[in-house]
Amino acid sequence: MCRVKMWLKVFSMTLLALCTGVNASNLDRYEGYNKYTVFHDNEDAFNYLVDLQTESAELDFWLLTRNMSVVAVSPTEQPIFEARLNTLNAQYVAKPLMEEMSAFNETFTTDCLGSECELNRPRRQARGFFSHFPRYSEILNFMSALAARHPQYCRYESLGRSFEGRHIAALSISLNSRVRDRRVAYIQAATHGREWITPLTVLYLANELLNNLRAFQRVLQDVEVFLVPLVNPDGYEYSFTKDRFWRKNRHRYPGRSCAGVDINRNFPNNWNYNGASQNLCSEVYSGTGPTSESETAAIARYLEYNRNRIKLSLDVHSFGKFLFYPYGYSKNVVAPTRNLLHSVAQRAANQIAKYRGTQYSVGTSAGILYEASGGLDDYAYGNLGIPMSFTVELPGENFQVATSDIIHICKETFAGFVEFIRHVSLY
Ligand code: 0X9
Ligand code: ZN
Repeated sequence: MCRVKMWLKVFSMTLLALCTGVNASNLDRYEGYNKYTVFHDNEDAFNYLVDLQTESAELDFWLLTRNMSVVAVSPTEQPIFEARLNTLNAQYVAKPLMEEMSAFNETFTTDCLGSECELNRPRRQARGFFSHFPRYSEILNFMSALAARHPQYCRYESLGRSFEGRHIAALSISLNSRVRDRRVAYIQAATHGREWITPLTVLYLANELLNNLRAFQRVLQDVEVFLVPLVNPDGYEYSFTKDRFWRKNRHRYPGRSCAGVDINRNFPNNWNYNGASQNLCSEVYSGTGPTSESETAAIARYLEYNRNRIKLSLDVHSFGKFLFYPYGYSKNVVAPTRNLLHSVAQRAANQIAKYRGTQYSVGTSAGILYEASGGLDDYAYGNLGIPMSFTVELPGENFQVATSDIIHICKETFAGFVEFIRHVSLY
């Protein structure tokens, strides 16, 4: 009896890990952690949190906006953190992180266990890829299979390799690859390892475009869509196997216990100026210099080589439901084409809302969130002159999205992507 129970437990844990990617080992280190949702309508509290984000290696900011933040805090830091919030008059709600994550386990257990699970299987396969969080190799297989199925319209390539040697894989989609100077719509995702929903939205875009080429003939006329769904494959894999909330790449330095560079602080625009840190243990460590990381260098090489053709750059992150345009490094600097950027992003937000009413906020990340330099958006716009450059923060309360919600996020985001791409041919 006992053995049966044990077997059932192992079986259900394996299923859980397969379907949600949440497993004991990638959450181990979060025992006793709290997730704090902090409400701060005063400038002092906001500035305190901004300083903590760059200076403290102990706190992990999941979201930091002008009036609300979400922070993961270790048990030892909790008393100090709470005392400081109290003196700053900031309200907060604390919830054990494990409890937060177990909500997702439940989604799965009730969704698919026992006989129901078996019954669901064929349907799951038919619904396919967009009902779970795929690993690196599964993503690459999906991409190469798409290219193999549509050889005339889709090319699968590698832009280079990550620190640990994984491919930074890309898909180029176009109707007429013989036209050499097609305008390019560039879209990338998963710069931050833990943002699991992001590559799925980009792969969904690839899949939809290729399966409905005729319907998108006008949008794709003379436009090449270039997709890099997994900019940070090492960080992404590490968030499955070791640490669910890993953000940076996996650069290791001899003799140092901390690892990783924040790729979105490593681009050569005002590098390490604001919202970035030179402390290797920080979540926003900017690296030893601009483009010091192989992942950043691979992206920058592609963008620089194609800079005259690229009219749109989209960097997909999670979470918060925001559409950001440059500049993100300083709230005192206004992009010369700010009105155009704002109206294109607003149109995309309106298209997204049509699916199920999801409301995005549009603005600069320096205005809505915090000032942070070395991001792809500022580099694409400011250094390369790419006229439309945006960062998308997808919906979520957390980096874990319920598996049943994946398809809806993919569908609504798809409407926004198409709207952005539509503007490429207007340039
Ligand atoms: O801080 C970031 O890198 C992005 N937010 S996230 O929570 N996904 O980490 C926002 C980047 C916005 N762009 C710039 N600051 N340039
Ligand atoms: Zn991110």
